[in-house]
Amino acid sequence: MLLASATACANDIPKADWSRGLLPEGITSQSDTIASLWNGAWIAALATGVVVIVLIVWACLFHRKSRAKAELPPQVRYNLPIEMLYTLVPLVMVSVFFFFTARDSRALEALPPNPDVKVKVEAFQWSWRFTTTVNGKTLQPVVGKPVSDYREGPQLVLPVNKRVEFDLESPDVIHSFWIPAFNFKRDVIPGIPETSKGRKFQVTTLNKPNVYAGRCAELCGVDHSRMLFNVKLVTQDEFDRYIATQTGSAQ
Ligand SMILES: [Cu+2]
Repeated sequence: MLLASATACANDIPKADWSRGLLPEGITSQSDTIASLWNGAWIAALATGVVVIVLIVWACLFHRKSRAKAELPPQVRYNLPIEMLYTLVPLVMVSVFFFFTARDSRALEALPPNPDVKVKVEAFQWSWRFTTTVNGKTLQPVVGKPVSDYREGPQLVLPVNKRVEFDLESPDVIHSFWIPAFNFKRDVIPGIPETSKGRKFQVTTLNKPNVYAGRCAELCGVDHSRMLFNVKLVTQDEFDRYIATQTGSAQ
């Protein structure tokens, strides 16, 4: 109750729908991959839990040691088929989880060359600096300061239906780059060399123009909660106009 009432104050909580497993509506093709992995995982875990609980209740109700009989019920030690079952069933379950997780992580961490837009994200105490490079032009960075409304934070403008690569860097402490509508966040850890793949990830934006909230998801100091920003998804035409109005340097 406290959690629900406390979070209701923030205006940047995306609408979470039961039909999407309480996740926000995704705005990248990757966010849909994550949503299916998450929903598949908890449905499978819930189903496993139900089977286990039913078996426990069944054993408690119908296989108790009765007061009248002093001897132990039949024991199943060294029963090969049952022991095989105990071993194989969990192994199969873990393998299924592992397969889907590994398959989707691979897809989410892929960094194919030549993204349409590159964004260097610098997280600092307590805001963000976004430097966008598109068609060989690097725009003047957008720098923010701590704010209490995400719409007043630094704005990252991105085109729809395009592949965007993010490169995360921090000069001070660990932050976490989180756009809830991406269904994804990644820690921004100081000291990771620029050549490291762990700093980068790519998304393909969907055709959903709007302004979306972003925040820091790692407690990083006194103004952590005001480390808000926003992502504005725009059509290609609008993006081209935006690029033209920005000063920048050709590379
Ligand atoms: Cu932070």
